[in-house]
Parts: sequence; structure tokens; C-alpha cells
Amino acid sequence: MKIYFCGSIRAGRQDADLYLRLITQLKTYGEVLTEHVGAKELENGEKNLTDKFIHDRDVDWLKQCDVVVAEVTQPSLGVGYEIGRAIDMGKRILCLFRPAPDKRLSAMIAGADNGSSFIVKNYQEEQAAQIFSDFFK
Ligand code: 6K6
Repeated sequence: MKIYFCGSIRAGRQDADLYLRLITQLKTYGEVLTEHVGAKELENGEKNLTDKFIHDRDVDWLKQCDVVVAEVTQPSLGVGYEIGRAIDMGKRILCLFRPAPDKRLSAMIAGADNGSSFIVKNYQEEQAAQIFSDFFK
């Protein structure tokens, strides 16, 4: 099982620690292709990558993956782009959103839920384990 995890990078790293904890759980279900999304700091080797290299490598990983898991609480153009491309590729997608009084999920993500191949879950972190267990069943 190859898992493509999406989370905000240039759009803000305030949830990076959470991404790392979610990735750690996801690794019990398969290989996470995008572990760097939870990284505290850029690896030395990653610092000199061009945007084109990052884009092309990530789209290649998207093509290879079996499922996409996206933490969508922090809005990110890159994550939205990845989700759109993944829908087009026919991937199974799980989006996780932590509701808060000042946050509303884009209608283009919330409204894409179809109950099967595209699932959107409002959650708190302690519910993630159960959500993953249901999704990967
Ligand atoms: C390496 C480690 C952290 O950052 C890097 C270099 N940049 C990126 N490397 C790999 N994937 C990236 C990078 N920047 C964006 N992405 C992809 O877009 C990731 O898969 C994220 O899910 C998403 C984040 O997009 P932005 O718009 O928030 O940057």
C-alpha cells in the first residue's frame, strides 16, 4: 500500500508536528511516499531542489500511490492542487479537517465527498486512529 500524505508546506507550517504524528500512524498501513511533509526542517539535500523538480516528483508519486490522505485544516494551494490531480487520476482520497470557530473548509473539498472514493472527515486528533482503521479496512 503506497500512501501519499498531503499537508501545508509554503502555506504555513503550524500543523507540521500533527502531520508527523499522522504520518507515523499511516506507516502502520503502508509506505508513506511523502514523509518530508511532516519533517521539522528541510533535509540538506532538499534545500536546493527547484520548484519544477518538486512538482514533477510529487506528481509522479501521486501517480504511483494507492491512496491519498490530506490534512486540509491549514488551507494550501499545493494540497488543493494535489487533491484535484488525484481525483482526476481516480485515486481514493481521505481529507481530514479539524473544525474551529474561525475556520471553514472550502466547498470545493467539503462538497466533493461522495461517501466512497472521496471522504471528508471532520475530526479531532484522537479520532484519527479510528478514522484510518475504517478507511484502510
Ligand atoms: C522538502 C521538505 C519540506 O519541503 C521540501 C521542499 N518542498 C516540497 N517538497 C515536496 N513536496 C512539496 C514541497 N512543497 C510543496 N509540496 C507538496 O505540496 C507537498 O506534497 C504538500 O502536500 C503540498 C504543500 O503545498 P504548499 O502550497 O503548502 O507548499
